Amino acid sequence: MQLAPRSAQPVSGRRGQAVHAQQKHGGSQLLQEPPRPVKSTGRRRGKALLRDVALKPMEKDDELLSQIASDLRSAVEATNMVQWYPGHIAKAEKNLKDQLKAVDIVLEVRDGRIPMSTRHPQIPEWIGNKPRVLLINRKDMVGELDRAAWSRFFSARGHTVQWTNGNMGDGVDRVLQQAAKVGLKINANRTARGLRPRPVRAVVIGFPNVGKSALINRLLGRRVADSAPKPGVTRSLRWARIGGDIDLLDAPGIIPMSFKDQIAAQRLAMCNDIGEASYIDSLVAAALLQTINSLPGRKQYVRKINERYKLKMEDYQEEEYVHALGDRLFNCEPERAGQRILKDFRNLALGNICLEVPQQYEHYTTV
Ligand SMILES: Nc1nc2c(ncn2[C@@H]2O[C@H](COP(=O)(O)OP(=O)(O)OP(=O)(O)O)[C@@H](O)[C@H]2O)c(=O)[nH]1
Ligand SMILES: [Mg+2]
Repeated sequence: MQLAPRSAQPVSGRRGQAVHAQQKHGGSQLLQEPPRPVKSTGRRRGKALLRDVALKPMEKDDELLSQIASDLRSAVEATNMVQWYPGHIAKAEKNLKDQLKAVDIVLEVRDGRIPMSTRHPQIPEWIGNKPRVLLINRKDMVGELDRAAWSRFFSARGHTVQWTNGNMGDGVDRVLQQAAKVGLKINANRTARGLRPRPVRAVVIGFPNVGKSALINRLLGRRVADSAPKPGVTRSLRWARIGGDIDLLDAPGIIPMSFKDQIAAQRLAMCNDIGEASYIDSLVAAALLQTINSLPGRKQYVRKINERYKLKMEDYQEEEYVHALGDRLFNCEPERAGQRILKDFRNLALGNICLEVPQQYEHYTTV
């Protein structure tokens, strides 16, 4: 199934939006008009777009402007979406690599809605042969069938993953058992060398906002780490030691320094896993609708979206849909419509939607 390229396609261009993008990001000199609300004319609805024949002069101008806007937007996307790399992450990455020498087991956390876009390709290399447990968090945000499909995908590649819920604590007992096993081995070695036993040392790592600190609080059974619904809450590495059998190192979210995967970057934005200053809500919302539209379970999600917004997704291209919603509910402001769609997705008002399907990653041998 060819799913990825659909969401990779740039969403169709609109003048008002490109201007807005420039404003949000302190943009370039190319378009200097003030932002205008863009009304949905209905002219480009659905497949009717394909039937447009000879263009009239005004439409040619429109087309040119639309092309400029589209080029501009690609530039904005490339420079802003992908390069969200706050200074604290670079520092954290360096400290993390130092601290990894002192840990016995690595707990790598992924976002269950995008388990592969939250894969950090350098982690296996950094940790060498230390045991790595994959925790797929936000279990409550993904349907059971998707969870089962992903578990099969990982297990076919040699990893038994643990689905967790950082808020409610599902799955943490199993993680503690796995850590305890590693601890037993270490302490057997220490005892043989005449040393006193010590707690097993575990580090919790992963992309921003995937739920690392929430999981630490659950693993330790008390609130020791700050946890909040935005990326970049934990800013430095910190050991949490409460005198039990396990010491836990909380780390800031890390993302690869040269993160060039545009699709993954968009998905991180959809899931609020990168800073919101780095993307344009209406574009990310349109990309989200496009992604949802390409999923095997799209019918039920589209039905829910249609009912919620009283607008039929089938009647619009995705970006048009965001604009139409802006026209209907937000005084012709597409950005506010984009924000609403993203908020609803993140709060599960659109359903428990996993944005990735294992078939897209069949060719991956390492996970
Ligand atoms: N629904 C749901 N929310 C979760 C889950 N785990 C964590 N959260 C919420 O997600 C938000 C982010 O959690 P954090 O623990 O701060 O995430 P983090 O990975 O430490 O984030 P950074 O420190 O910014 O890298 C918080 O509001 C948590 O309550 C989960 O399994 N399900
Ligand atoms: Mg944190």
